[in-house]
Amino acid sequence: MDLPRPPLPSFRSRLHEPRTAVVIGRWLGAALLVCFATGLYSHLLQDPPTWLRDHLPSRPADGYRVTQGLHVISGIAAIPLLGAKLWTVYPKLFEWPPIRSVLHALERLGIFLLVASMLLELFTGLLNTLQWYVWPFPFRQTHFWLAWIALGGLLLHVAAKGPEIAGHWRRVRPAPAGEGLAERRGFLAAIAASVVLVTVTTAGQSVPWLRRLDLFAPRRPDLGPQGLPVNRTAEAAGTSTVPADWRLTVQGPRPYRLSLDELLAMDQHEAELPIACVEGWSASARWRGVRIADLVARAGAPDTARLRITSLEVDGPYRVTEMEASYARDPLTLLALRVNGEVLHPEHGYPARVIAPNRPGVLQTKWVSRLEVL
Ligand SMILES: Nc1nc2c(c(=O)[nH]1)N[C@H]1C(S)=C(S)[C@@H](COP(=O)(O)O)O[C@H]1N2
Ligand SMILES: [Mo]
Repeated sequence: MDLPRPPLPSFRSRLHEPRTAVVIGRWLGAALLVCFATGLYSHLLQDPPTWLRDHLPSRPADGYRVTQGLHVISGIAAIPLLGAKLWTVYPKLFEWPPIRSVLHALERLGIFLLVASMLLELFTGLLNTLQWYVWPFPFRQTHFWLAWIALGGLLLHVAAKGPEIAGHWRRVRPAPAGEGLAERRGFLAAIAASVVLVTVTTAGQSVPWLRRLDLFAPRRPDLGPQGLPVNRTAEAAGTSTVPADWRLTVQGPRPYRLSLDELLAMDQHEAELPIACVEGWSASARWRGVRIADLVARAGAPDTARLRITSLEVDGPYRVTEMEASYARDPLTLLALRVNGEVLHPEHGYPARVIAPNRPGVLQTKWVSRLEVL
């Protein structure tokens, strides 16, 4: 049965041609794959499944800083690309007939899920970089599962459109002076320019040499006490005043407690390590303190031990964290007592904080009060 076509708009501009969609799709696909891979890596580091625990690498020391920087950079770059891609293909919304077959219906449903999950994913990610949690659902799990839905949708989409994509993959040479070609070039150049613009004005939150162009990122990584930003303030954590009788408690085969002076009397080591927040900013600092490995050995535990670290913090999602053995035995992993030549500022975890290489910022626990060998 042929439905009569209602008076729908028709689109003739080359900006809506498949070739344009394919060119933008390639850029968008590349950004999304980088974003997906680095995001997955971040989830695994932050919350490793049991089978992976013993294989998490504590090196390269700057690894997480780079991958999480890339995650946020590629996610932000994907926003104008997705906008451009949707604009290029939106005439498809006016296709007639709207459904040609069961397969066609499924394909359209798939595209709807893909677009919806992608928009939500980028939106929640962007708001997360602003630490603006306006939704009632947990960010991390939602962001994780939406990514899988979007990936599945993307793979189905690419498979369904495979022949068409392949047909338009290469530049079509025959009509160099063809009508609208200049228009298309201009459009692609404008998209490229907006991607570059949003990237260079936000990447400075994790790329030091772009720092001065960092106009729109929520953080300037060099602003804050002792030249470092603060995510969780001492006031919010209820740790502005540390009890005068503070002791570090270490539990293990041979448990013990140490005062700050006793910790300072132990071998002190230095490490230049970044805080790399999952929200995208990162900043390097020179830390000084006691090796976690020395504290573990002193408790009579082997270097295969995992640790549970507890903060003085009254309550908060990162009051208690766990540290895998590969980090605990790394000589760069410190219970830091000083940063950049000064005693830790209360905002940075006075009297003691964890700092370890290749590790998400959320796990660099501040105001440490207890280490437990697991
Ligand atoms: N006890 C405790 N430590 C914490 C947090 C927290 O909420 N509680 N936040 C973490 C997060 S999310 C980051 S990015 C870093 C930030 O460190 P800074 O405030 O010293 O820059 O500290 C981490 N340490
Ligand atoms: Mo963070």
